[in-house]
Amino acid sequence: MIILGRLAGFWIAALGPMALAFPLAPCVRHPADEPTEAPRRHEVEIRGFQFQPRNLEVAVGDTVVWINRDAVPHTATAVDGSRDSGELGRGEAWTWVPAEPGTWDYLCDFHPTMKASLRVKAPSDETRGERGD
Ligand SMILES: [Cu+2]
Repeated sequence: MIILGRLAGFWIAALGPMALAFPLAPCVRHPADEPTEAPRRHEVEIRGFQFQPRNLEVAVGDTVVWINRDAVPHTATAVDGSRDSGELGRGEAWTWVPAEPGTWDYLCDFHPTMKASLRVKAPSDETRGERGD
């Protein structure tokens, strides 16, 4: 019994710090350069051959979802060709989480008169201060 007790003591001593170390590990990550605001979700409805809203401003890391509410297929295709939702049938959605700031002009590949723009702000833009870029 004394030996069993010693063994148990050994294992508690050996495993205890490990059990503590694992839950604490994620806390080591430094939050300094993370956005101050939590990421948001934005929806762009494609309805009546229009992107709604037509001009949307989001932040880096936000989720943007395009949903086709029309009976006919549409796309959300970058004018510069950098990004393309592919064909979205009725009720289908396409999600994009922008990783870089910039302005993204896009249109529908099938109906090029359907134009819209997405502006992606850097997280630091939240604090204001127009910079010439
Ligand atoms: Cu279209």
